[in-house]
Amino acid sequence: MVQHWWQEIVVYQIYPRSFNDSNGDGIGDLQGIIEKLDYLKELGIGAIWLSPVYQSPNDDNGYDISNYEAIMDEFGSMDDMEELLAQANQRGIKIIMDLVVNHTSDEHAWFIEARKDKNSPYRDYYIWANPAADGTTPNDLTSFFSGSAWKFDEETGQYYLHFFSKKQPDLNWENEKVREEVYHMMNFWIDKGIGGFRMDVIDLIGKVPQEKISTNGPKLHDYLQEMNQKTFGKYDLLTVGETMAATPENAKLYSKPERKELSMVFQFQHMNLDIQANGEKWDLAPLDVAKLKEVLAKWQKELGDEGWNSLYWNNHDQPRIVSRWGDDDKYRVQSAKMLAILLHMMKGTPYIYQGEEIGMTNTPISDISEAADIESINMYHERLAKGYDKKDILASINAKGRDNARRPMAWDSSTNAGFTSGKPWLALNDNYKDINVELALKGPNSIFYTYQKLIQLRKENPIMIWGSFQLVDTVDEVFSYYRKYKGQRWLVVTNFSSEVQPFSSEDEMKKVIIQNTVDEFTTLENINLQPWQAFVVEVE
Ligand code: ISL
Ligand code: CA
Repeated sequence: MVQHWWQEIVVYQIYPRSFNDSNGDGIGDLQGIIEKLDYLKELGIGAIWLSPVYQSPNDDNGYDISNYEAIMDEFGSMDDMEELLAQANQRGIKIIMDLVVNHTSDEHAWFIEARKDKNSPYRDYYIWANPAADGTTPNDLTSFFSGSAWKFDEETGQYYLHFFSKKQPDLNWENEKVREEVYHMMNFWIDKGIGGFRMDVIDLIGKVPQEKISTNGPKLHDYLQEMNQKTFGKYDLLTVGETMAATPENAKLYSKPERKELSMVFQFQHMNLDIQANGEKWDLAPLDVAKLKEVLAKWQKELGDEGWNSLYWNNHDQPRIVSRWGDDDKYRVQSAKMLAILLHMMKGTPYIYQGEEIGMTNTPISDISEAADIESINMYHERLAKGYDKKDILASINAKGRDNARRPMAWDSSTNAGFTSGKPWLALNDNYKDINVELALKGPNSIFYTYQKLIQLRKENPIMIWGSFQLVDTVDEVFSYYRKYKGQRWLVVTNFSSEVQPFSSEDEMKKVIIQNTVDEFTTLENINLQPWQAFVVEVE
């Protein structure tokens, strides 16, 4: 198999609005990112995935784009963007752009034209349907942001489809002109020297709404092959599809190199484990670690030699992992390091979400007026109307709401954590005086240095990238596996709980590669793992 740069690096995701504000308006921006490139270089990452920076009315914080070839005023200008690209490339860091082409903003010129009249050349860029016979919505497809996926448009008496907010009309990928426009725009960005694309909800583009097919539509892979051929296929770029319905089986369709589609996908099966059976993400259930092992091991095995995995615990849509599956109180540092070691030692390209490298936590709200995210706000009103208890709804938002990840990055202990000299667009975490970058860099045993070491180890040890994966049979709460490469073997052992857990192996220890405790140990036989303990040892 040909080897690619995007298999060897670690990617860092930036949510620009919440990263660093350079001009005091309370909103992170491109110059703010440039200021922090040396920090990211010190961490050791090879690429930045930039959440959308394009012109947008911000109904969904940039995931509603009104012009793909212009920069959002609040974030800066195209000159700033070019400077960011140049400054990042100088430091050996590539920029991965977010490609949001399942939908546009309703303020995009195409949609403004399309909704004017049925004969507009842009009409067919979107998906329209007549009311049902009884005058209601064409069918019962629902939006991911609550309510019907159809919105009635007075002007022409038809409904348009929106799988997300009303201000995010879905593009009609069946229309060849739409595809050509998208490819043209992608080439515009490729010509600027970007390192690749993260493709928003890409498994929705093959939708067939009339048949109520949303993900995995019949032409999905044809479109991706066409896109590959007409845009990034000529270059060695990183392409990662956000695919909410991917399974280990169908993920090979995307990432098998000979199919010429994508580098890898973001799968959601592990993120969906703390949900009640048949529930939505808001219907909370505890994580079953045995299930997590089963799911992740299956992905490792299935894609092993045929495709490529992405590895992540966090992004701008997910709560903070240390609060979600670690212990953000008594064992915050220990559990955050354990989660880092467990993830980065698996086979695939690891992604770090801003703040994860210092163990940032969730911050609960006590009233809906404190929420900024459209997904949480819509769900709150929908569930209230359905008779849910306010307390339960808020508990769901506090556990799963997207604002958790979107609170401004904590840089230091000064007012507003050094994020802004103005009023932050969203309140900071209450604990920013204790959890911030300045303190992390000063403390030799901080979470930051565990991430830094994991990235360094990856640069020095091909086994971390290419080694095969094999799960080790243990008690439920212990997650352990081997990596094997050219006669070398690494054993990864982690305690996924706040209790002491037993572990035993007959392997002979050669040396410790990384660990999150200071214990010295010489044998792997009958050991007691401390809460959230994690270590990697080379064995014979
Ligand atoms: O937040 C979610 C995870 O539970 C999903 O509902 C999420 O909306 C879905 O994963 C799609 O996400 C992507 O597309 C959305 C945007 O709001 C998200 O931020 C983006 O990552 C629409 O563009
Ligand atoms: Ca700003």
